[in-house]
Amino acid sequence: MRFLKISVVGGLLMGGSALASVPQPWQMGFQPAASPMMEGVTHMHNLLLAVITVIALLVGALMSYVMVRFRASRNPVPSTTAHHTLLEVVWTMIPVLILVMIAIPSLKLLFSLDKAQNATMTVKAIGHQWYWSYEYPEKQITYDSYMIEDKDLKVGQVRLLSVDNPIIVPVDTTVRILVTSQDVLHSFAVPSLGIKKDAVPGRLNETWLRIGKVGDYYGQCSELCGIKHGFMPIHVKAVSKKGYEIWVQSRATPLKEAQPKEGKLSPAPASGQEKDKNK
Ligand SMILES: [Cu+2]
Repeated sequence: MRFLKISVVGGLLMGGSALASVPQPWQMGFQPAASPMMEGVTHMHNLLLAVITVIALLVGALMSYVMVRFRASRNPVPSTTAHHTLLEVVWTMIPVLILVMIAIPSLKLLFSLDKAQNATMTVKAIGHQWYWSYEYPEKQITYDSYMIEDKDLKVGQVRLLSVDNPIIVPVDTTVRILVTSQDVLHSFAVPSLGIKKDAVPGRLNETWLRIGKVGDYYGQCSELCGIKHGFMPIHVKAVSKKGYEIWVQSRATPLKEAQPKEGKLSPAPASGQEKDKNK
């Protein structure tokens, strides 16, 4: 029975793992965005890339023109103009407007990344030298999460990124993540989810996620925390809501379940003894 249950849980958890957010060889850009936060970050990055490209081209073109047109051989007698009020106002105001245009979406994004709005569940991530442990306070689930060593890797697992016990979260659910540390500074970072939050001993930092697709999302500790800093990866596994419920059951009930089962195995003597006691 227990084997069956484990295989059912395993099947549900493994079943739809179509999407895996891992770095690719020769990757140039971000990993595909898997959360609203990362969509915001990607959008902001694209906006800034466009702005900076236009500025660089414009300044480059102006500089080239000035260098060619006003070179000493072609323009032996330079202009003596030192001030031009209108020109100075314009070249101050245009950068100010550009900065304001960047600041508005930037602050909006910053505030949206800060705290979860209407989170339905909480996961606490605690950094240790050198592994993560996770707590689901509402479900009373706590466990440690260690990287899988190279020699123990199985098919489908990712070197330096797969762990024995990933964070399991349901899809389409806003999850509050509380980040802290037991010993030194760590940082909880998952690129495809747009998360990078410092884990500070004695402090509770908040971030959040909401994943739309079933899949595996990998990250790493991003604060130099000691000799095995590079070997404490983060693995977030998004499963269906039903899969999540089954996982919670499998995690939360082994103790409670064991007691009635023992009773069922030997019902007659147990009830007989009770009757005797009652007499
Ligand atoms: Cu660390």
